[in-house]
Amino acid sequence: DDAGQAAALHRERLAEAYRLQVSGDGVVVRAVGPAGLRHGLTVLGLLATGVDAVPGVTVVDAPRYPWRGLSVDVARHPLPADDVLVLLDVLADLRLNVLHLHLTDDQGWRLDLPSRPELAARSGGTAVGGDTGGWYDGAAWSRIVEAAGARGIALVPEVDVPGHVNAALHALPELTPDGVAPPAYTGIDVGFSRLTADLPATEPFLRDVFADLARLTPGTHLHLGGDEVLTMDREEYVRLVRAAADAVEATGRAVVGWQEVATAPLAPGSVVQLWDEREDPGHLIAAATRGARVLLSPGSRVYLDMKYDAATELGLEWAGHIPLPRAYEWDPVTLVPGLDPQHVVGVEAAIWSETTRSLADLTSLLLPRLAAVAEVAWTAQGSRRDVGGTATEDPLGLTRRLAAFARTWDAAGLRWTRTPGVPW
Ligand code: TNX
Repeated sequence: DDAGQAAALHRERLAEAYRLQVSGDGVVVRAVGPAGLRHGLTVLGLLATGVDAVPGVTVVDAPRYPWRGLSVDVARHPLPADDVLVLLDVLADLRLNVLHLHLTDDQGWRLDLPSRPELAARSGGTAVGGDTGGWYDGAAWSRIVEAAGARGIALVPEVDVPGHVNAALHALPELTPDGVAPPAYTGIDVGFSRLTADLPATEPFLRDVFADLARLTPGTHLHLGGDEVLTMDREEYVRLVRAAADAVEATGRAVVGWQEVATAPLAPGSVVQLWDEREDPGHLIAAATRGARVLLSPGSRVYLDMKYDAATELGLEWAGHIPLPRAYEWDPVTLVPGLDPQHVVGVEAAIWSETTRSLADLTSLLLPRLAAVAEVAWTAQGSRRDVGGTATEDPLGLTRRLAAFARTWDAAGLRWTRTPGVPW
């Protein structure tokens, strides 16, 4: 119920709260548990490198939302485990606590699963544009799992069904009605591939794949995709989403799905991820009323694969351009008219890799906008300042913090974009 949800949200915020006190005697960081302590130490580290270092300062701080994430598409182009570890450090500094990995799509299958080794073996090597593929073997995945755990970041692995499955069909022809494997796909169209509900191989595939994913990945949630299935009637879509959700729930995990899954019956506590603001939010609001939690990834604000402006070399434009202020100057509470703000679990930025081929490509789009989204997720609207002001007009504003973060990105050797309006 709503009171229960409010209490749960409060507990989750408290777990991440911290108090940081700098005095003549030294520095004291207090928290009720490891998550808050970690945030306090992260902020202390930033203070110690010269940001706002004021003796006598006391910071009492807690996040607005318990889910503050980044979704990374490692399917269109692969991202080596070493580079994922670098991203985990970026997330930790921004006090983001979820890394969602989009592991499968039409163009590639990026995680070796014990029950279906053909998936990575036959569809791991491809990528958009005929570029070199790659996938995580057990050892690489363990490194990601351990690194995320050490930084207090939850991993949410996604296997996208029932659409976006050409790589799976290519590897496992029994998933197609005629039993013939389609060719590998290296373009960037969406919506054309699909599972088929009535085939004997379909349910075992779902059951085994999500069971493997749960065995390999500690955590509380598994993402089943659910987006952009353009070649299926609603009845079959709902059956397939339910079959995938059953497979997830059989592992004891909660379901996450893109907003389209709100048209299927969902267990309370499932997470519905909004992305396409062009669609009517009616199903999403109804699902929230029935107990789903809503994760906000509005394309026009936090799809960080959108270009900054017309001159940006990489990226797409379908949700518009996202200059830095657009990523910052929006309020999760008012984004979806008619959605009870209590049902919002958090904010997740996303980056899709149709046009990006390396960590440097990704970070040139992510940074600095990811820092802005992280503040939207952490800080309540009323206590934020506009991004447009200069450092002197806006002494506590985002622009100054961004300039300080840029030093940490430089120190890590990361490529980032000198957006206008910031005293870099
Ligand atoms: C929409 S977001 C998609 C992805 C694309 C992305 C590109 C979503 C659930 N589907 O398949 O990669 O746009 O911005």
